[in-house]
Amino acid sequence: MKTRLVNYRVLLCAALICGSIASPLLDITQAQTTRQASSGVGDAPVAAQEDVARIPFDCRGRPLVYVAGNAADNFAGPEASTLSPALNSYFVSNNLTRRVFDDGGKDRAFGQSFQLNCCKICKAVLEIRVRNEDPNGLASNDGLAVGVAPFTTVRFAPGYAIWNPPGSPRTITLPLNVSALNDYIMKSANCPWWLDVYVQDDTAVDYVKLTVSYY
Ligand SMILES: [Ca+2]
Ligand SMILES: [Ca+2]
Ligand SMILES: [Ca+2]
Repeated sequence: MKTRLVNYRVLLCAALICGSIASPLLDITQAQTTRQASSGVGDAPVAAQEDVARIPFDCRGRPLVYVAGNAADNFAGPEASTLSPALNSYFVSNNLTRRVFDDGGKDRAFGQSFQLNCCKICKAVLEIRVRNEDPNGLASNDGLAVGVAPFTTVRFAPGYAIWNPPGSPRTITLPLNVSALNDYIMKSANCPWWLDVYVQDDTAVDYVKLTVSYY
């Protein structure tokens, strides 16, 4: 019963939310074939529905871009960040002092959460711009985590060492694990699905941008 419910959700999602114009199975085949030949990041299409068939694409669904923290201000904020209930609990239980976007200084952790659509994903890329706030100290051990707080069982990318190699500020582009994302999204019918981003304590964050292509 649960499997049937999930399958039904996928089909409904593909038809109503994700803009698929062929069968989901066909979309999967085409997306995988195209992705192998693609350069990966940065080539997601932005096209009118009628142009989709004529433009190279990684996924048939048009990408949705979620941006938090104002990508155009070069650390000039601050802007507020949003924490999911789980990420907020993670901050509380680990007694972490929190920073928001464009917030300089050391010894404060950063978090941002996004709500994903309840829809199967064919590609997702996270982009984050960071600045080293303790170059002669312990920024060097700072990591970036993407998953679901507390990041013990659900992760969408391996733990990422932000300052290896050094060089600040920098923009990190991180392709996310689509299989792990879909395992998470398909596991029950409950929405919304939160994706949590966590940055350790001696690194400032200008913005976080998440680009997701849904089937
Ligand atoms: Ca520190
Ligand atoms: Ca540190
Ligand atoms: Ca900013």
